[in-house]
Amino acid sequence: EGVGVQEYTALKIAVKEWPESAQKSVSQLPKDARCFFVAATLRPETVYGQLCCFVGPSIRYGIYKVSNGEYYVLSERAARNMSFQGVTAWGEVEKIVDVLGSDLVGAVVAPPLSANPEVRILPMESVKASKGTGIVMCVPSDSPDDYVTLRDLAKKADYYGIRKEWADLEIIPIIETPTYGNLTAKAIVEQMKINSPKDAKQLAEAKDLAYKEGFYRGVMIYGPYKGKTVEEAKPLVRAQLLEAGEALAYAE
Ligand code: A2H
Repeated sequence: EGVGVQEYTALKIAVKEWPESAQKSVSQLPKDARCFFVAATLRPETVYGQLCCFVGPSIRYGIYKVSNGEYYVLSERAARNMSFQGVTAWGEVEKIVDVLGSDLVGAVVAPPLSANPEVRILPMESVKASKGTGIVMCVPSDSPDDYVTLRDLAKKADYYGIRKEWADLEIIPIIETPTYGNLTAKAIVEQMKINSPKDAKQLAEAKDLAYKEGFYRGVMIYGPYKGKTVEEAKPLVRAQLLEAGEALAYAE
């Protein structure tokens, strides 16, 4: 947004099991393909609290083969951008599979460093194809959007075509803030009485509040950087993920 460059951490979330609805598409991949959903985040220090991972149900994704032999689930736009950022040979994009977001829902994935070793791919209507990778890690403790979406998914599981237990999960406190305690997003959503993921205007305000409070005043209460401020922990977690090959630097 604006003219600035956004420096994302693109987290590699390994696929453990494809849902039935994706079988036909992924049958085009080699049997032993190492596949990852790649989620773009501005808050890498929140990886510990992931409860699921979101795709846009009506977004078209590709599964792309990249230089190191792995396969990434990405939006077309992100694949193109990444091809100029060292992920593939300069400007080269090799799409193996075309798949609709809704067909990916239900996949079992393993996010790095999360307190939950296995989580599900779930739908989020507000994911934009025009931002990041089109894939969002869900951290309901600290992201109001994630909190409200996950709550709605649990409440209307049938409507969304998911199993209730995929979304009806205990939120893990990972960051303490002076104003909102250890579940900042939940506290802000309740205080602002936001009821639906469709309350876009209120959610934008909540997101801004949560981001500022978390970034400038938050302290880690979970993980190896427990006791450090969010400002200190953020580059440390990012560097750790990059070094381990569990994330990529992604700018747009
Ligand atoms: B953030 P900015 Cl805990 N569509 O990650 C909608 N939202 C997207 C997206 C897309 N295509 N791609 C990324 N995002 C989300 C964590 C997080 C995030 C927390 C708190 C705040 C927060 C867990 N979700 O973002 O418009 C991703 O969610 C608030 C700024 O580029 C990403 O970081 O500023 C953030 O929005 C990027 O938003």
